[in-house]
Amino acid sequence: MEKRINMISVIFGMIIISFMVVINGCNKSSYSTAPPSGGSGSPGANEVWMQSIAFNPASKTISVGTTITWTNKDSFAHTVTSGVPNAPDGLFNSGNLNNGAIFSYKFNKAGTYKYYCTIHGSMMTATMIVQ
Ligand SMILES: [Cu+2]
Repeated sequence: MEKRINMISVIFGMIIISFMVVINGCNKSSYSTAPPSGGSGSPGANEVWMQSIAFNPASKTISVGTTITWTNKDSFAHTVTSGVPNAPDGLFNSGNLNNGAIFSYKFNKAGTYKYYCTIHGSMMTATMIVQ
């Protein structure tokens, strides 16, 4: 009789343990979907990534006639807007770019171009030097 009770408590214990494993597994899988889809790697030669509320690279030197492509690697929206926070100069403006969205602009004239994200303002500014 005592053996039987022991068996039952062992089986019950195993059921509880397997439940805990299942719950842990669920937590793990929900965490694994949380990070941005960008993963590893870095922007290509004529690319700027919007990542962790920053332009990467924040400063870039290119030659006249280069087309730059910005890609939003964050899970929330950004913009690529020429000018400085609260003072867009009207040269280019992507509008809201959601995760994975891209925007391209061709720099036809030499100069130093400041741009920013209208959503994050002074937290998210960058410079393109065209020579
Ligand atoms: Cu932004």
